[in-house]
Amino acid sequence: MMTNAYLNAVYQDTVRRNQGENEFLQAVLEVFTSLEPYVERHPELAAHGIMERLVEPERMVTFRVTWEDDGGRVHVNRGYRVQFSSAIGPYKGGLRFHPSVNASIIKFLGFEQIFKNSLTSLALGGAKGGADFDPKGRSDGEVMRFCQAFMTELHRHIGANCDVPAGDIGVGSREIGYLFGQYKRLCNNFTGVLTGKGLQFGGSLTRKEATGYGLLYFVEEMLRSLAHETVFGKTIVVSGSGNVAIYAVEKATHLGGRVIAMSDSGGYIVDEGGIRLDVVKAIKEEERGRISEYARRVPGSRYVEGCGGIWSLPCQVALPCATQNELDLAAARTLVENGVMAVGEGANMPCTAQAVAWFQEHGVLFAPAKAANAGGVAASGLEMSQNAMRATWSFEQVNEKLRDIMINIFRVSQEAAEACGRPGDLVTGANVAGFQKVADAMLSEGLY
Ligand code: NDP
Ligand code: 2IT
Repeated sequence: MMTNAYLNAVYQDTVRRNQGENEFLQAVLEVFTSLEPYVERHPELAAHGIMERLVEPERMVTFRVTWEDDGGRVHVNRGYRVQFSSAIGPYKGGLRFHPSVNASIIKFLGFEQIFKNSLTSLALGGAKGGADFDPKGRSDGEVMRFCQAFMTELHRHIGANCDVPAGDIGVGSREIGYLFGQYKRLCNNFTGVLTGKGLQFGGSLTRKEATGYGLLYFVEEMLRSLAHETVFGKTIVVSGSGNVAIYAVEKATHLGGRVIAMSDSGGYIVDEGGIRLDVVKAIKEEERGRISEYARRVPGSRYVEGCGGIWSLPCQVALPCATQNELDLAAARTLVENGVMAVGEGANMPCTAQAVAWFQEHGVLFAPAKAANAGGVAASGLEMSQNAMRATWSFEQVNEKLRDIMINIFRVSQEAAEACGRPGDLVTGANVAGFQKVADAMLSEGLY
């Protein structure tokens, strides 16, 4: 419960105006709660209606996406793009293709993206988009036709200096390629309008690895700085087995950690000897298969049905990298009982508010998503810079910049937490540090 009257009033109004949008309201409440000490000290925020403006997207489009499957049947999906904030740069954020996508999910992701992008220190506004399309089991041709139909509407709302989408759940390099091709055809313009592109047509080295690697750079810095510890030798559990999870496992292993489990929405695999990432990459990146296949291929490993049970495995570091609200209070209690010392959010809002509170109350180091998974969009920002300069940086150059950005995000978050009288509370720190720049820009730019 918030005590600040201004924040309370704006939150109540947000509830009234966005009824039933539970994920969006959850994300707003989390940000508002941690901004309380800052808002108390800055009455100009209320005077200029900053919070009312922040929770209302600058623009949101929804549109029909009509496409034909391989059997000639017509399908209709709903597409979205929410352009939440352009205060500090062009709108920027991923596209999610998943059957669960709705306005609430797109708005929660777009809202969080504002503060995450601000934390990267790059000039990036906040946006998100997607569709309730399920790519699972669809042929390449069907995915291509869907992407073309989606971009046929989206192209009129985006641009390299206006709004630059990228990937998220269900949108990887294959989908970005089809989307880019259709944009180019429609606009007759070869431009960096999407990030996460193929390396042959303007993509950046390290973008694919960036979210997972960035998460580990952040967690390593958090362990070092707040506990005089490192990832080396730790037992680690990573949920998910998509883009973020795979490269989190890769970097955790580079750093000497032992990752013993991964999952998908069907269940999880356990391999006490350490996950063999070559096998996971073959199953997930090449064959688009199920994680259960791992147990059939790797002797000594096992598969357990149901993805939620992964948090019952004893570990020192837990990295939820699948989806929102995948780690609840019951899971947090079990992890704490089993001695977890650090939790890093690779996915967006994977821990429920109750789970986060439980970790913080029990002395677990907690790296919140907006800070810890900002490496993906940071590398997207670096891709935009390369496109604008018509330059190509090496893997090491981008990786080095990514690492510097993640360490800087840790530092500014830690400093902001201290300034709020909540040392070590990186949730407060990341929200305040991300918010401050956006609010200052809004105060300078006049009413909009
Ligand atoms: P992918 O589509 O590559 O992988 C998603 C993974 O999460 C899959 O293993 C998938 O399993 C699992 N998953 C998805 N939905 C659910 C669900 N409802 N329940 C259980 N498991 C689920 O996506 P990414 O790896 O790109 O994204 C993962 C998370 O990271 C998301 O929260 C995303 O917003 C966030 N993120 C992504 C960034 C990026 O650059 N890609 C950047 C920052 C954050 P299955 O195959 O069975 O569906
Ligand atoms: O949630 C995220 O930050 C992303 N999906 C990446 C967005 C981007 O523009 O690279």
